Formats: sequence, C-alpha cells, structure tokens
Amino acid sequence: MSRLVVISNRVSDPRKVAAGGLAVALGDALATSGGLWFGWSGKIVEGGASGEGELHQQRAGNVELVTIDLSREDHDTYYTGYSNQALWPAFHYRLDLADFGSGFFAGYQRVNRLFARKLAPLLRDDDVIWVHDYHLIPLASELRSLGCRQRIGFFLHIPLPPPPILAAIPGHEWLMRSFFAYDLVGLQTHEDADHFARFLVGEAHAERLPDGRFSAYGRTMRAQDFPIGIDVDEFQGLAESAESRETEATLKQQYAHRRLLVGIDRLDYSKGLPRRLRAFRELLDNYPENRNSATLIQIASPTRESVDAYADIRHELEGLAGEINGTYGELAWMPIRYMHRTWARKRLPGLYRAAKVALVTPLRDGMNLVAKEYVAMQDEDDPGVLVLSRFAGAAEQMREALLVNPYDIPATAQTIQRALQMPLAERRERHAALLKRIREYDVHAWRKDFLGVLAEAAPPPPVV
Ligand code: ADQ
Repeated sequence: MSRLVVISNRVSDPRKVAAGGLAVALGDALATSGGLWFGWSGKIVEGGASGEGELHQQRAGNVELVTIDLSREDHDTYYTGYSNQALWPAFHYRLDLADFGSGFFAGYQRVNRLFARKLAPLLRDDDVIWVHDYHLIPLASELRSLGCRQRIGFFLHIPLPPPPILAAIPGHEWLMRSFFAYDLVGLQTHEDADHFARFLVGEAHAERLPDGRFSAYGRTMRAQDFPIGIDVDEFQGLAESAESRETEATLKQQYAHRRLLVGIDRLDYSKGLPRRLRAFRELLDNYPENRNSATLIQIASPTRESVDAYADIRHELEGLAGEINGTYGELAWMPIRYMHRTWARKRLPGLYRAAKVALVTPLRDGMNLVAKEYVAMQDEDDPGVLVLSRFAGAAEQMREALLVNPYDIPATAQTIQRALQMPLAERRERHAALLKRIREYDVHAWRKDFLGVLAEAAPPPPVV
C-alpha cells in the first residue's frame, strides 16, 4: 500500500480532540497506510531569512508530523498577505476587499517553493500526495520542477468563483496553470466544479477530453466535486462528554420557557454575521411574540485579527449586538448573547442540542461544517431546525433545511419565524432526510472517494 503524504498550511496531531473532524479523518488514513503530514509549525521567526525555515519532526503513532518555521516576512506575505488578503476574499466573491499588494505574490511563490524544497527529499517514489487548500495551489508545480513524479491531488476547501471573478486576479494565468501540475483537483460543490471547468476551457483554452479530464500545458488533470462531510460518529461520541452534557443541561434549564437559537462561526466577513443580526432584529420587530423569549447565542471565534477587514467586521458586529440588546433587552432577558471566542470542541454538541434553531447564513462558504454538525447532534424525536444560506456549499446537499438568501433580511426573518413555529412532524421528516445524507457521505466516505479517484486519475509512476 502506498504511503499517504498530506500537506496543509497547518498540521494537527490527529490524536487530539481539539484537532477536529478533518484531522481525525486524515489521521485515520495516515495511520492506516503509515503517513507523513507536512505544514507550517505556527512559529514566526522575527528577523529570520526569507525563503528559509527550521524543520521539526515529531511522531504521532505511525504518522510523522513534519513542520517548518516561517520568517516574519514570509509569514506576512504568503499567509496574511496573498493567501488571506488576496485569494480568500477573491475566491469568496469579494474583489472589493482583495489586496493584491506588492510583495504578497512573491512571498506566496517563495513559501510554496520552500515547502517543496524541504518536502521533496522526504518523499518516496510510490507516495500518494494530497495537498490542501488555497495557501498551497502552486505546490505541485514546485514539486514537479524538482523532479517529483508521484500522484498528487489537491482539495480546495473554499469556493471557486465564476470565471470573470477569477480573471480579475492579477497573475491568474500562472495560478490556473499551477493546477495542471496536479492529477486531481477536488472542489466542494457542483457549482464550483462548473466554474472551474468554464474557466479552464474559456480562459486557459484547455481541452475537455471524452473521459471528463482536462488537457492543457502538456498535462492532463481531472477536476470534480467532493463535498466534505463530518465524522458523525466521532461528533455524536463527543456529546457524551461531561462538558457537553453539562452545557446542554445548563442551557435547557435556563431556556426552559424561552426559545434558543444558535450561530457558531469564525468571525469572518464571509459568514454574514451582521446581516444575521439584522434579520434577528427584524424577527423581534415583525413578530413581537418573540420578544422576551427568543435568544440568539452567537459565538464568533477570533481569526486573522491583523487584517483590517476583520477588525471592521468585529466592530460592526459588536455595535449591532449592543444596539439590539439596548433596544429590546429586559432585566431578565437579553435577545443576543454574543461571545467573541473559540468554543471548546467538547462543549459544542451540548450547545447544538439545546438550540431549537441554528442560523447558518454565510454570504459565501465552501461547505460549512457547522450546518452538518448541528444536524448530527439533534434528538431524532424532537429535532431542531436548520436555517441555511443558499450560498453555503452545504446547501447543494442539504435541501431539506430552510434555505434563505441572507441578503434578503425580511425574508430571512420570516424564515426564522417559520423555523421557530415548525410542527414536530415536519421537523422530524426534514431532520431524518438530512441526517441520512450526512451519514452516507461523511468525512471518511469523502476521503476514500477522493483517494480512490486520485488512484485512478493517473497511473502509478514506474519504479526505477
Ligand atoms: P471554516 O471557514 O473554518 O472552514 P466551517 O466549516 O464552518 O468553516 O467550520 C470548521 C470547524 O470549525 C467546524 O468543526 C466548527 O465546529 C468549528 N468552529 C467554527 N466556529 C467555531 C467557534 N466559534 N468555536 C469553536 N469551533 C468553531 C473552511 C471553509 C468551509 C469548509 C471547511 C472544511 O471556509 O467552507 O466547510 O473549511 O472544508
């Protein structure tokens, strides 16, 4: 069996709960075949030489974790700069927020080259290599230029926008060409895969082969959607933890005579949080029976705080939460409980179970695993209702949720009201259909599907 090598910006120890479902799923695959996981260590070396970094190696069972430090300049240009201020906004349809600042692009190339240079000597001829996410799009082409001939797959966790948006990215020709160094490119949704195909044919003049692969720049590559899932069993197991039970019991007692709604996100402008709060305010305005009753717990974890757009969204959100609480709050009831922190993973199931309604209303999202986690955690006999943005990748699979357009605030408020009033029989029916689907295509099925298609996408290289 070939060894699996995973490369992602950050590496997590798959044995730790905090690592989350993806790490567990990749960890499983790595542990089965014996594997290597490579990425940034999380350490920034002030004054370190750019394009250089110390390697650290650590064993976790039969998985080798190899990480590399980054100099301050590399970190600020590759990670904060090109990845999070150029590619992240552009790929989330927010060209207005994208900064293609000088030095970002060169830093991105430099760090991808550094990763390739450090990784290549650790590779075996028959390794299967799986690269994750937008930080590392050019990694395969850097590896190929060092002579690597292994099978290499790539999975994009964020959306892929339509061709005119991609075409606005300076250097997009180079970026798109980089994809052709992979044997397989995985995307979250049909829609993303369709955008990608249109771009490849229309802008990169790729030829679509009869078997569905694309040919350009002297290489062929397969691209298709693999909607990422969660580890339903692992997550349901977490619900048994003391922390989760305690959270559920406390909240159920506190809200015994009220209705609890929940939102859990990273504090990112793509998640649509200000519009969500405005829709909640509209709910209180238009449907007064919710006053003194409906409470939204909104947890927003800090992220990328050195980027201005993130500081702006935090201020906007805090202003709105204060304004809504100031207008409607009573001594014994506050409509919004807003927390700017990361919630312990072990407590999440308890929060999901106590909430009658989950609001997952991003303006654009690759998939959104919170939507799936909420469904996985519901009591099948008395499940809560998922209000889901049609612009989350998850909406393609989760048609039985109440789908909303988050830009339409009155309609969103109306849908939240419908969720709060939904009869038990309808809740059960919708929940059963959703749970069945997220169970069938969980994160393990996703991983096996991707690696299976990668194995077929290109023949193993000849052993010399
Ligand atoms: P994210 O943008 O981070 O991921 P999401 O899929 O919603 O988005 O969340 C990932 C995980 O983080 C979930 O397990 C969730 O429980 C956890 N999480 C989120 N907010 C939290 C909080 N405040 N406290 C504690 N835990 C929190 C990117 C893409 C997504 C895609 C995933 C996976 O942006 O679209 O679904 O990768 O591919």
